[in-house]
Amino acid sequence: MNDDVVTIKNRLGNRVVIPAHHYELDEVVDMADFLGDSYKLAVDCSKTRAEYIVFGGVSFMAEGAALLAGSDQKVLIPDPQAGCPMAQMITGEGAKAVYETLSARCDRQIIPIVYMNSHADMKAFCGAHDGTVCTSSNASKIVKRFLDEDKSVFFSPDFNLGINTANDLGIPGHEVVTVRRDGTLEGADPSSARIFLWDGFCHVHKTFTLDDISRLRSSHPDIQIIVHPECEEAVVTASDYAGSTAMIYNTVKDAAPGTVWGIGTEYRFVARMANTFSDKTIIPLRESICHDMSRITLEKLTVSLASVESFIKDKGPLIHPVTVPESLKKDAKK
Ligand code: CIZ
Ligand code: SF4
Repeated sequence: MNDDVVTIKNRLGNRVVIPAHHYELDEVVDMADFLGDSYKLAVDCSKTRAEYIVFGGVSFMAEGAALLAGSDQKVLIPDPQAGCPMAQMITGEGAKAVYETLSARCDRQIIPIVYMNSHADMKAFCGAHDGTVCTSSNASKIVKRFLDEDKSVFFSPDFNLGINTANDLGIPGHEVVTVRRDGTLEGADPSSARIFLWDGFCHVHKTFTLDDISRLRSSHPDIQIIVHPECEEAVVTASDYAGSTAMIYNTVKDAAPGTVWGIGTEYRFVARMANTFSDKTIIPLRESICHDMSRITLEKLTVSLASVESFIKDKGPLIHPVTVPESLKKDAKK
C-alpha cells in the first residue's frame, strides 16, 4: 500500500502535496510532504503552488487550506467525515444570534474572536463583525489588543483556551461570562463583562486530570509538565508550561538531554516525540487519541490520490473535494 502512494505521488510530481497534522496516524505522517499544527499547515498550504492538496487532517483544516487556495488549486480530504467535534459546537448562524443578544446586554462593543479550530462560516461571521481568528499561540495578544481598546470579547469555540487566556491576562472571574450552548449565561453581569466564553471543548484535551499530573510527579520527581491550553484550567495551572502544539514540540526539542517531560496533548504526537527525542524521557499524561484524525488512513489517502490521476486523465470524480462557498470567502479571509 505504501508503494501505491509513493508510486502515484512520483507520477504526479509537484502537481500534488500532502500536508498532515501532527495528530495523524503514523502511516499518514510517513507520506506527508509537510507536517504541522493547524496554523502552520494553513500557512504552508498557502505557499504551495501544487494544483492538488490532499489533506491529512480534519475538515476545518482542509477548509482553511481551501480558503487560502488559488483558483487553480483543489483541496481534497480523504474522508469528509473526519470532523472536529469542537469546531462543530458552534455555527456562524448560531454565533450571530448569540452575539446580537450579548451585544444588546453589554455596555461595550463586543468583538468576536474565533479560534483557528472552527469552520469557515464562523470565521466569516467574525470577519463580518470587526472580529478576527486567533491561534493558541497568539490568543492572549489578540484578546489583550481588544481589551486595551476598551472593547469586550466573545471568544469561541473553546472554553478552556478562553479561560486560560483570560487567566494569562489576569482578567478577574467577575468579568467573565460563560455562554452555555443552550443560550444561558453564567458568571459576571453581562452589562460590564469583559470576556464572554462559549462553552465548547476538545474531548481529547479535556480528558487530562490533576490526578494524571500528581501520579507523574510522584513517580518522577524531576518531571516537567507541559500541556496544551485546550486542557482544563486546573490542569494548565498545575503544569509547568502550557502552549501550542508547535511550542510543546520546540520546548521539548530544545530541552537538555536527560530531562523528563510529562505531556498533555494528543497521544500519537507525544509518542512520536518520544521516538524522535530519545535522549529525553517523554511520558504522556494519558493516552488520549483524536479519533477523527484517525479517520484518515493510508488506504483512503491512496484512493484520494488515485482520484487526482483519474481526474487529470479523464475528469473522473475527485475524492473528496473541499470547497468554501464564495459567499463566505471574503469575510472568512479577513
Ligand atoms: O487540538 C487540536 O486539534 C489542535 C491543537 C490543533 C492545532 O494544530 O491547532
Ligand atoms: Fe478537534 Fe480536539 Fe481532535 Fe483537535 S484534537 S481535531 S480540537 S477533537
